[in-house]
Amino acid sequence: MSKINEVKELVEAGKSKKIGAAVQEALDAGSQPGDILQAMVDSMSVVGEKFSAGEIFVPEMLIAAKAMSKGVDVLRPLMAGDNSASLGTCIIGTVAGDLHDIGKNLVSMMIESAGFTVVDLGVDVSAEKFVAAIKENENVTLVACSGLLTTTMPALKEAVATIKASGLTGFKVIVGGAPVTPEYAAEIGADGYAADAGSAAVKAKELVM
Ligand code: B1M
Repeated sequence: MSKINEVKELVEAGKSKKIGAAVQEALDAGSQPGDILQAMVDSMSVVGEKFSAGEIFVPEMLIAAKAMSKGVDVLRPLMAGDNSASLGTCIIGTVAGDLHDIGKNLVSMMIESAGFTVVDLGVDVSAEKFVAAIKENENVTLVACSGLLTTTMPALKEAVATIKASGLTGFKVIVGGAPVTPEYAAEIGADGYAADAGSAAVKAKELVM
């Protein structure tokens, strides 16, 4: 089995202890960090499909997520781009009621490598907490809100509305996450939308430059 396929299988099986070494071996065998990352993202889709089909349950999803995070830890230093440019501070978080953070963490990593200083508020972030963070941090140029559940899309809407109604200025708001569409982003008044971590970094730069 190729090293990259081994990484895929280890994520699906939630093998956190083995994943770091397997990612390193895949790199040593010549695989590109981006390809290894994509393999792990694909694994999470398989995990989601198995969950939908009732073949696995929440604990299995959770251990797969932990394995992926450990794998991403090995890739992180290699994915960092030229962040010497200073595009200001980006406040990022997953919206209230939502505990999914892998996608948000990837977006955070790519936005950081695009030249932003990232302040990550974590998961289950209320609209008020986003506003407080904008006030507390200097030179906030971007606020990035992630939502992974159809049931937390209203929380995304509330976050954008509360941030916009705060009267604070000088930044743009970008939203994303699997159930979010460009149409929904526009409808809730976000300044930008991105479908994945790579395009989030491109969009982020575009919005603030
Ligand atoms: Co959950 N979960 N989960 N889950 N989970 C999904 C999202 C689901 C699609 C699975 C399924 O049914 N097939 C489904 C949502 C269905 C829906 O709403 N339509 C679901 C469900 C139902 C649930 C629970 C309700 C299950 C339950 O309790 N019965 C529950 C909710 C908990 C809560 O949040 N309140 C729940 C719990 C969990 C775990 C905690 C066990 C775990 C998360 C652990 C963690 O994140 N630390 C988990 C996991 C792992 C998943 C799946 C399997 C994988 C998510 C993931 O990490 N994907 C997921 C199935 C799936 O996605 N196919 C599923 C990999 C990641 C790289 O992709 O997060 O999409 P993603 O991020 C992408 C893009 O979306 C985008 O860029 C990222 C990278 O390219 N993006 C942005 C994300 N944020 C962005 C922000 C941007 C721009 C782009 O700008 C700001």
